[in-house]
Amino acid sequence: MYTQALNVSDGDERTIEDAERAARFQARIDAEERIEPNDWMPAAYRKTLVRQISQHAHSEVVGMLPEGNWITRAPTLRRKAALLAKVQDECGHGLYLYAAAETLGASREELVDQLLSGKAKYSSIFNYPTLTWADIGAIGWLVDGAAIMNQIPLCRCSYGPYARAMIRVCKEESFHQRQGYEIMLTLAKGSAEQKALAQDALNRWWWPCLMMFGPPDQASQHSDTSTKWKIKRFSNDELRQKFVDATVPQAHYLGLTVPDPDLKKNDATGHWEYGEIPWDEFKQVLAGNGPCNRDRMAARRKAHDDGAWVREAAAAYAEKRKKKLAA
Ligand code: BYC
Repeated sequence: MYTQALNVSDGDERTIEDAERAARFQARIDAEERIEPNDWMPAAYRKTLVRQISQHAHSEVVGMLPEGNWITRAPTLRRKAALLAKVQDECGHGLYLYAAAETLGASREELVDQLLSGKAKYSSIFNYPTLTWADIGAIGWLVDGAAIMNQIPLCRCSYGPYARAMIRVCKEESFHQRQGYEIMLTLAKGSAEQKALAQDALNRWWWPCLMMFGPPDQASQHSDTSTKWKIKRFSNDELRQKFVDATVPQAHYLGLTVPDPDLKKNDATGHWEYGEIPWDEFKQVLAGNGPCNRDRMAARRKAHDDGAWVREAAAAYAEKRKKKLAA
């Protein structure tokens, strides 16, 4: 809907002129200048941004499903109000991100079609079920905690609209992380049964959260170019390590055990070293075979179909307004 007319180049860098433009573009990136929608950019830069920003948008939208599942069952009015606000924030993040992708010339309809047809990915983490109330605490603490770790550097991403969207997203994610940690703290300091729920949630979410950062560096196909273009400021493994270092002491403060027998602090480096991540599971989830992939896609398709009348009404209204203004 908001897609703008852009100075889109095919980005084919075979001509001398385009090679010069590409060199000037890289010099701007190296000088930490922000790239804005109407600036010249290589087609591959545009493509990688549309891919990442749209996957990020889809993740925010699909990410409402696991938590939305608990809105009607939140244990108190205060918890319900906070959870409702959080889920609405995630929807808002999706909308900022679709709008950022639209500044690159990709239409919202096209991006949503890619999600619904299964062509576009969304974060692996949202293909896991929320079985107990403790999962809502674990998602806020761990999933939003991992998201913040990944998104803070994106506030300095070279593409202006994405970087600016991330600043607001990170502020809201910080509230989400705190509400999740507070739920975990209440459970962990509560009855033996509550503490067991908290431990069980940590056991199930720990490894999938480490997978959120993407494949190991040597298997990450986009990292080199995204780093060269300052879309990425840290590698997948570097961010994963930062997350582990920040989170292990938080688990200890809760009195919970991280489900990794190989986890140990390296006093020389100051880092927490962790065991082998179950990458086969990650591959299965990405291939559509996670515990909830089919449910998530079915829920998105149903929401899209149920919302058809809203899109039709909005389009009819826009058409009516256009005619009125023209008259
Ligand atoms: N899940 O070359 P790589 C939230 C894909 S939502 C699925 O390393 P890249 C929240 C990757 O896309 C936060 N796919 O890629 C919402 C690529 O596939 P394609 C979501 C994954 O882009 C609600 C392939 O694997 N955050 O916070 O350099 C409630 C190779 O990977 C995953 C973002 O989207 C994965 N985990 O790096 C609560 C952050 N990992 O595209 C919370 C923005 C990798 O070639 N995205 N893949 O088919 C990024 O920072 C980067 O895209 C990634 C991957 C670090 C995720």
